[in-house]
Order: sequence, then structure tokens, then C-alpha cells
Amino acid sequence: MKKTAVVTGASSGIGEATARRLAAEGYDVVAGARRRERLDELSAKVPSIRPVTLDVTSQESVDELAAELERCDVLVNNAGGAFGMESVAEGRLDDWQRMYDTNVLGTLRMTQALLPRLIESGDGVLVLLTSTAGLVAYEGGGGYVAAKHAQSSMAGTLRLELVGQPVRVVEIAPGMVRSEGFAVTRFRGDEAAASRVYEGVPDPLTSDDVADAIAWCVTRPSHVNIDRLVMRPRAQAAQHKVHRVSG
Ligand code: 8X3
Repeated sequence: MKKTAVVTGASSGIGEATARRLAAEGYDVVAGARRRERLDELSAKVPSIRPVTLDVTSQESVDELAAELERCDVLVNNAGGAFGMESVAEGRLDDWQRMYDTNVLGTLRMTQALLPRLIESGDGVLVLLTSTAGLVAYEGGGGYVAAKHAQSSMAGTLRLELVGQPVRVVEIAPGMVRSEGFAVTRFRGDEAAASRVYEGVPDPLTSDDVADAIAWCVTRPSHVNIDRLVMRPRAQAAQHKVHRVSG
């Protein structure tokens, strides 16, 4: 029987790329997201991807998905994102709440709901998509930096708590990824501000690069746990050290 991978936030960007890649690796993929029509398009192109309407901020929605799953070998907690670039002093409470609810509590809801299935599989892999924002702070990072640090520490805690169980806990922490939507959402729809993030940067990472890393981690032999994989484009040596070429 084919293994099943569940990917959240699978309607675009890293989630969509991961769903496609895991399908290519031979998994039955359950692709969850709120934007159902995009998932339906994806599934029409890749039949081993099953679309499921999912809102990780809703316990009911998460429970519904868990109830109809026959098995789960891999869970990729990808849903999340950044809202706003204000300083902490100017940060909006509702943005911080939303970032916490999607990135942190979304991962918690999905993990709690599917952990029994991952254990049952006898060789489960739990993937948490964090960010380099989960490792260092930066100005304007605000609630995103806070949420990603929380998610990153959740990965560490889970690994300790699950030792002895047949589940690996893998944290993927990408730096600059030019993925559909991420920066636009962060800048509240301001496309110009969003594209300045990547201006002059030769080859930021792509969603496919991150999907490739996820696929590599989950397809290692079952005794090999990649605790944390930090990845950046060659042009980004550190959060603040980005090489840009002009015009
Ligand atoms: C996104 C990377 O540098 O914008 O997760 O925080 S960064």
C-alpha cells in the first residue's frame, strides 16, 4: 500500500511544490488548504494528489480531515505566513494573533490530530516548516519572528518527547525564498514593496528548492533523523547579509 503524506497550505508556493514533489516520489498526497479551487486544479494535473478543504486555524476543520484519513506516514506542517512589517512597538495585535494562530497553533492542531496516525504507521515523519526567522531576530520581523521561534522550539520539544516512538521530527528553516504570495501578504498586498525584497538578488531560493529538501529529509532511511535543515540562497550569507547586483 502506498504511503500517505499530508501537506498543509498546499494551494500555492512551498506547499504546492511539496505536494507535487512527494507525489512524484510515490506518495498518495492529501493536499489541504482553504483555496479549494486551486487544489482541484492541482489534483486534476496530478491524480495522486487528493484535495481537501482545510483551515488549520479551525479545530473542526482539522478534526474533519483527521477523521477521514486512513493513514498518515508524513505530515508537512507548511501552512503559515507573515502579516505586516511593523516594529514591535507599532505591531498590530490582530496580525500577531493571526500569525500565532496559523504558524504555531495550526501546527499544534495538525500535529495533535495526526500524531496517532504517524505513530501507527511505524515510520512517521513530522515536518515543520519554520524559517531562518525562527533562528534569529531582525527589525520588522515582529510577530513572524516570534511565531517562527515558537514553532522551532516546538520541533525541539516534540523530538525530545517522541524519542523511542517511530516518528522523526524534521525542521526545515529556509531563508530567502521567492515564493508566490509570501512577501505580498507580508506587505499587505503592496506588490512593489514585495518585489523590492528580492531586488537584485541573483537567484533567491524557489519553492521547488525547498520541496526538494523536504523530499530528501523524508526519504532518508528510517533511522536517519535530519533534525534541522537550514537553507539559504548563495547570495544570502546571513539574515542581514544579502548580495544584490544593480540593474
Ligand atoms: C521567510 C524568511 O528572511 O523573510 O521565512 O524571515 S525571512
